[in-house]
Amino acid sequence: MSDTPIGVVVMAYGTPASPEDVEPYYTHIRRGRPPTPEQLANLQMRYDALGGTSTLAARTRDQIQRLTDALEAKAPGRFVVTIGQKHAAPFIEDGVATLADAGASHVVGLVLAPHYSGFSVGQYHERAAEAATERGIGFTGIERWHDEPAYRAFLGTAVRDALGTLPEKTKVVFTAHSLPERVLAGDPYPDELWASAEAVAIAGGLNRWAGWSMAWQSAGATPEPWRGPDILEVIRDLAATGRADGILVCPQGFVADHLEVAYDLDIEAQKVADEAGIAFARTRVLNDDATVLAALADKVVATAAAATGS
Ligand code: FEC
Repeated sequence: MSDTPIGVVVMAYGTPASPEDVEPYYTHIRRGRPPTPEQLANLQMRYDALGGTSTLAARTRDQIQRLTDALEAKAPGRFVVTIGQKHAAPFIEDGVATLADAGASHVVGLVLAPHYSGFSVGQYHERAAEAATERGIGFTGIERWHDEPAYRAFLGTAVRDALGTLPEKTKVVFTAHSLPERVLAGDPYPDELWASAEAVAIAGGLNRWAGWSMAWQSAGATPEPWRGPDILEVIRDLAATGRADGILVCPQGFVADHLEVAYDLDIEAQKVADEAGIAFARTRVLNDDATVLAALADKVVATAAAATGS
């Protein structure tokens, strides 16, 4: 085994550290174009509804701590782990630089998003690979992990637990972040989402045609078409046609309690369901679940071994 450690950059979306950081954060998401006053006010309103900031920063820290502990237990001293965020400091490039400074000979990238899209995981990996090349070290990204049995088992249990609180005739709807149709041509993201939803539904004994489906959420307010149907339309439609008395949303594409879950589902979708007169709940999300993070640590160990031959 080599004496130099293997670096692990755990990549997450990032969130504003304080209400003052919302504008620069939004500008970064918009690739340097500042939001209009209306767009900014809308985003600020959503963070205000959560108490000013999202819990994403704390959840990401907890997830990375769990993963670090699991790696240390499996291979003491072999890995050095750090955070790298897409839209807030410390950025992906900062994370890779930290690992290079710590003497890492190779970097493994793990994005805290289970399904691959070129627009999501692909972009994280491109930035990490470029930063590693600049420092003269190798990079290997883990492209997807929605197929990890531990993750699917976690979702299955979460669905079963939540169904117990809802009416008999409840439809389970698996959701993920919508993306513009333009970026989905030839992209595996929709198929991967269908595959994981189906696996969880079958394992949970949900009836294919009546018991579950898939929808999209959190689409951006831009004029171009985004992949649908949107979860809010689905809630209204299910209520209007009387095909279900309840709806359970399983946000399979998200792995922490953050804005897109705590606002878009718990506040916005809940309100739409209340107005439409249909029972509503959403399943718990991964956060720092020890079993799944230990499975991800195994994946990091295997990826490092395959990449470095040690
Ligand atoms: O809790 C928080 O503070 C941050 C929550 C957050 C997560 C997240 C995950 C994903 N996004 C994805 C795609 C897009 C695309 C756009 C876009 C825009 C925003 C805005 C906010 C925001 N996203 Fe996000 N996203 C989170 C937050 N996202 C805030 C800007 C205002 C708004 O539209 O609501 C459109 C801009 C662009 O073209 O980039 C597209 C995807 C994920 C899940 C996978 C991943 O982590 O990449 C996909 C968490």
